[in-house]
Amino acid sequence: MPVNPDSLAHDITQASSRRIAHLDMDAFYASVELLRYPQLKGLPVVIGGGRRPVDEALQAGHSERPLHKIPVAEFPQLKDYTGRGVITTATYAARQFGVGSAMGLMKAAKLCPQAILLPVDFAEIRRYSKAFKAIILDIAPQMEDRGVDEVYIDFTDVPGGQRNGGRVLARLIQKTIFQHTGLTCSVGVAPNKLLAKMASEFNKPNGIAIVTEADLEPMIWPLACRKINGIGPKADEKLQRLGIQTIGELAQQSVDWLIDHFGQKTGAWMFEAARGIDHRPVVLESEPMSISRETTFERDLHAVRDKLELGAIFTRLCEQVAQDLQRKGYQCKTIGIKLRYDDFKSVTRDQTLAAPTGDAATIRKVAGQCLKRVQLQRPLRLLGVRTTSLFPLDGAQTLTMKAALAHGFKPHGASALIANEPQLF
Ligand code: TTP
Ligand code: MG
Ligand code: MG
Repeated sequence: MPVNPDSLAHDITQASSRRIAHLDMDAFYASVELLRYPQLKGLPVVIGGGRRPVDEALQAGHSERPLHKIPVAEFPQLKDYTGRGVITTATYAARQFGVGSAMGLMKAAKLCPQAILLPVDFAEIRRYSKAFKAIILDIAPQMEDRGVDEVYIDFTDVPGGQRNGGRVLARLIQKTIFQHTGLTCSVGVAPNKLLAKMASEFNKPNGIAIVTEADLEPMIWPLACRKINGIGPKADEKLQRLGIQTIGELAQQSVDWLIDHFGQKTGAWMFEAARGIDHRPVVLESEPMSISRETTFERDLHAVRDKLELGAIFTRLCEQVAQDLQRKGYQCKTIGIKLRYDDFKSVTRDQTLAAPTGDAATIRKVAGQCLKRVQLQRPLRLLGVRTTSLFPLDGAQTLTMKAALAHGFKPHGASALIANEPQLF
């Protein structure tokens, strides 16, 4: 069925001012390793295989040698790898040899034997993941976290978010992330999430792509159906069997035909997706309902006989909850306790304050008062402290760059520097 140009025009005008960005870090795991080993920049590097202590292996006998001074020739290469590991990611230099995510390392070694093989450092990945998201939140607060290296951002009402279709704001975010972390990313800006996700791949690495409604036919329709986020290998295989390769060909099909072959939900969704229609909102991180800590004892404890030990554990739980509150940027108005007795029965008590607090001593005092309201004859298996009625501190974002810096994020790498606050224009 040919596309009805009127219905397309209708959808386009409705969505015309919505600007949604999808940002995805470039070769993320590998790029994080290149910050540690800048001497490998531009070389084919793959991540996969073993555990972290590669640094120790490289430094054997040279304990004073800084990591960036390790000669390239000393790094492990793919050709020396034996095992069943797979690649999690590869630098763009390595991708030129045809290696990439999910490929077996032994197979990749045939394509690019000289590629350097490094393990992933998850702690470092998480640190940089938090850091780049904190930078985005400081500039554009409407952000949806989509995993370790990507987010959606609603540009619609952010200053600069409409200029040049979103390019100005995308460039600012890209530049600020690079200045603070030394990492590059790619951004797609489009009228909705579906198109933005595709667009972020168009000019990878370190690229920006702006997609408008007018680009649907020339830019989106020639692409393989698989490029639609949500059409996986199985659906794609079935589409191919039905003679449909491209998104444009998918858009030629009637909604009834698609529903006949893929069911009501998927068929109707495919019909819209092929036309670049997607009304999904950008979903912000929801505020936590409660922050709590609890511990199960190694042996049951008695309120009188084990008073000291129990008291110390109780204080520690309150301190941890206070730290969690601070780290996440909240204060609480309600403080409660949870006990589990040796017969596995549990009780809870709580108390609400006149004003919110984040102070460990106050939490300890109020939790202590709750403890006075429960039976303490039986031995205890578990003790917990829970805070609810949470209020964001200063109405602040849960994760800001300042918070990230205050909580242990120290960028390093040759190009990393702490820049001034971002300026828009
Ligand atoms: P991606 O964003 O898919 O890939 P990438 O960032 O490495 O490269 P690109 O520039 O094309 O975006 O995934 C992010 C990270 O997730 C990636 O660095 C490693 C990890 N990952 C895996 O562990 N296994 C996989 O199969 C894929 C695809 C990614
Ligand atoms: Mg990526
Ligand atoms: Mg990604």
